Amino acid sequence: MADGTKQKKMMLIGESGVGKTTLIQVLSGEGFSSKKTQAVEFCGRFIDTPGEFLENRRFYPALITSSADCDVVAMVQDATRISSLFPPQFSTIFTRKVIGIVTKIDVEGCNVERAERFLANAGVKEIIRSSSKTNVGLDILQELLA
Ligand SMILES: Nc1nc2c(ncn2[C@@H]2O[C@H](COP(=O)(O)OP(=O)(O)OP(=O)(O)O)[C@@H](O)[C@H]2O)c(=O)[nH]1
Ligand SMILES: [Mg+2]
Repeated sequence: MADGTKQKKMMLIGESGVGKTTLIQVLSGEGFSSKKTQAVEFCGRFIDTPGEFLENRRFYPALITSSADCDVVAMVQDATRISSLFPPQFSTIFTRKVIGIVTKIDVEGCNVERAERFLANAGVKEIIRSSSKTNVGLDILQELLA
């Protein structure tokens, strides 16, 4: 930032295809290039993680280790999905502030309340609704990291 203030760093975790990389790209003001995230990637004030890291328990230690470098862990749930892979109280394995982000709320037939229930079951207290397509919730996320 111009005044030299240190911005907070956020790590995003969630199943493959929920929109983690897209969200990072729109928040960073970059154009979106569609490609699967293959490894933990450091992109400015964001840490992007592959969906596989949530989908396979043997990667949990890697998620915990990576979270040490961030201020906020964002658990990302897609509003169009009828299920969630976040285990109950998953948020408690992190020693950082944890928030929930519900993505794709622009999609017709999505169910935001269902997504919020999944996140609440996973121990998330603060939830932000977002769409990388219609730019909903992006201002709130920017504010959180300021
Ligand atoms: N309609 C809609 N589509 C979205 C939104 N966010 C992401 N997508 C689409 O969802 C697909 C997957 O997005 P990614 O950002 O690559 O998902 P990811 O969570 O990074 O997936 P992995 O890297 O495999 O873990 C892409 O086709 C995006 O265009 C959104 O807010 N609304
Ligand atoms: Mg990705």
